[in-house]
Amino acid sequence: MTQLKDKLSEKIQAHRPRTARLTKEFADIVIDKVDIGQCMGGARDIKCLVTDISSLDPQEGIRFRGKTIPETFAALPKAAGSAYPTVESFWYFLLTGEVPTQAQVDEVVAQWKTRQSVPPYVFDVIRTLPRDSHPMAMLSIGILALQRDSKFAAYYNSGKFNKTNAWEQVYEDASDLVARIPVIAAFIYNLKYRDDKQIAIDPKLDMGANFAHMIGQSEEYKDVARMYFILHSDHESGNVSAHTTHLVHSALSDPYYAYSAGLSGLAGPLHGLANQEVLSWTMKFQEKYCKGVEPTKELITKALWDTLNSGQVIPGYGHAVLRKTDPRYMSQREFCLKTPGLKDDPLFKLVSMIFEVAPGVLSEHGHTKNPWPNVDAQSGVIQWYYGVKHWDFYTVLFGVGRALGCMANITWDRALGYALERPKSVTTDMLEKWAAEGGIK
Ligand code: CMX
Repeated sequence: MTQLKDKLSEKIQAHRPRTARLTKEFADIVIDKVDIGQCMGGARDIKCLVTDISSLDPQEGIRFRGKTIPETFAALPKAAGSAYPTVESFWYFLLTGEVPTQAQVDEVVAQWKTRQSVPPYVFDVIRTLPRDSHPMAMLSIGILALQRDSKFAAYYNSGKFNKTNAWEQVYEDASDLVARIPVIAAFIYNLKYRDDKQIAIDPKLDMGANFAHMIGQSEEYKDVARMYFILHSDHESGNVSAHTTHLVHSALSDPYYAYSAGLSGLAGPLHGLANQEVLSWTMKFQEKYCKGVEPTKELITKALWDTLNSGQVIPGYGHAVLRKTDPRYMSQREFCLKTPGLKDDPLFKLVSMIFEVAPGVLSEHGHTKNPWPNVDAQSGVIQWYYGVKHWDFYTVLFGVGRALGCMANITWDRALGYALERPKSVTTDMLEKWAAEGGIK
């Protein structure tokens, strides 16, 4: 066993009695009620998922394993010569809740090297798709194509399946998947936008640095990749990508099936695709409203109202849980402000101007519960600045990061034996009856 798997095993043994006690002794304790609004409104806020990987407070934002974003970045060992941690050190932290030593990080980096090689048939499958397929479809198909390698599925089919040990095979698949997904993403990038000029893995580099290398990026982009993948990793369990992954895996579908489905959810414009929509909106704004003139707050206000009046949402604004500016937005904004060149970049200035105007417009519009920007409002600017200008690729970057949270979560799902997910549906007749009676009698 590796140090990480040993530590994880120790943590799982320590945690299991807590889960067992809650399930056996306290199953009847009521923690929530459900009203017709929640039943009709996307199950919003119903407390029926459990995760210890991250938690999301509407005011404070995300905490990974109890730490805020600045605390997480400060606590983890940094990549050599960098102000940012490696993705591998964050993976250790997400799985175990402990800050790794440098030696423990080095072991994960070395482990991922042994796992990151992608079988050539996966690239062949992606190559057969029409070149104008969306890169998220390519990524989801690429992950699904890896399914034949699933160690969990092989273990299930071996006839020796044992619930207590099953997490170990999920951990193996999860570790393979997080090591391989950046390689598949880089392949898609090169296939679609660099005339299929592929760049081989550099075995000396950590995950973020190697991704930068594989898409032909600059030295500085290595930190962008590390920061980006960590920030997008997890946002508790109720969001569409995390929830879908958890749901599909609850049927004991292996991690490849589960995450391919999760990626399909991430590809929705109300979820991860919003980062491409933000760039698309901003470019269209410049084209339509700023012909030969500098953007102004007045022009932005007009464009925002035109969008709202045509029945569309302002991409990158609003959130189902958050009720303040997303700390992931602020973290990326701080990166821009401290990066010479980027802080004076016209697109960054424009996005900052939208930040000054949009919350007021959305408040006046009066529909959204949260007029503040989310993670997607800022992320495309950084990619654009570094030359990653194909904005349909931005959700793929989100998907590489989100794999970390989803895979950590389902490893723990299996370790703690979380149940098959099966909510109950009702009919409109039933709801109307309960409405007339003032609730279920
Ligand atoms: N622009 C305009 N209207 C918005 C809005 C926005 N950015 N955000 C919410 N609203 C509207 C909703 O469409 C809804 O309208 P109706 O009452 O007419 O149906 C109303 O405000 C209430 O919505 P809400 O309770 O505030 O938000 P939801 O939980 O339903 O939805 C979200 C959350 C993120 C889907 C929504 O804010 C949105 O569509 N934002 C724009 C897309 C976006 O940025 N998505 C990325 C989110 C982060 C991520 O997952 O990556």
